[in-house]
Amino acid sequence: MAYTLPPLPYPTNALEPYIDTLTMEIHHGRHHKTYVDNLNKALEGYTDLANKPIEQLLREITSVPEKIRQAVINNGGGHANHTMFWEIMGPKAGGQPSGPLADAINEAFGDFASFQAKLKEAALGRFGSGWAWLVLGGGKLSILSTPNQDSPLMQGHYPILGIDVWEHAYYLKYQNKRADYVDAWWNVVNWNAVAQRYAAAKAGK
Ligand code: MN3
Repeated sequence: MAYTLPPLPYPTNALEPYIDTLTMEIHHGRHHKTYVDNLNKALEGYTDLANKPIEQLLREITSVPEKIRQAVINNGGGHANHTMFWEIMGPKAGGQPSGPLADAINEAFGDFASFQAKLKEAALGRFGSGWAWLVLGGGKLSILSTPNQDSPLMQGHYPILGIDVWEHAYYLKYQNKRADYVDAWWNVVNWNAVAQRYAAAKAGK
């Protein structure tokens, strides 16, 4: 079965003024769609692989034939990363997490502000295109960044939250000011969705 572009869980203008409508239209409707299309193209004739959930395909990336592996890393990663990205954002969001996720963040980073500072550092420190992540691995939360569309799943980490720092994610509104985009992005983080991902990761799903 072919992979499909998931619909955005909210209208393209829902994240204004922090993320502008045109950026959302292009980012979801063209960039994410292209990853899905190119992933399906790469997997033509590999039905057993194409039937796997995208997360499983990335976790088992070393079993993907070398001939198509980089295309799956780029486009399968792009598909999984963006699917998560839309899910963990939303209108009337922001603020801080609560419950077990908040406890785990405080335990790992000291407090919420220190966590935000470390994620920002990872986001600004990523030269060129990539992502900054909060991941769960070996039962512990940590922050890392990946280049291009590389998924933390390929390194055995479960992505709890991630920010896209490709220029296509922010250039129309923020131009070269990636730091301003990262600061504004906290206003659209849907902590309920992030907490659900944390719970699923803890449960090993
Ligand atoms: Mn993107």
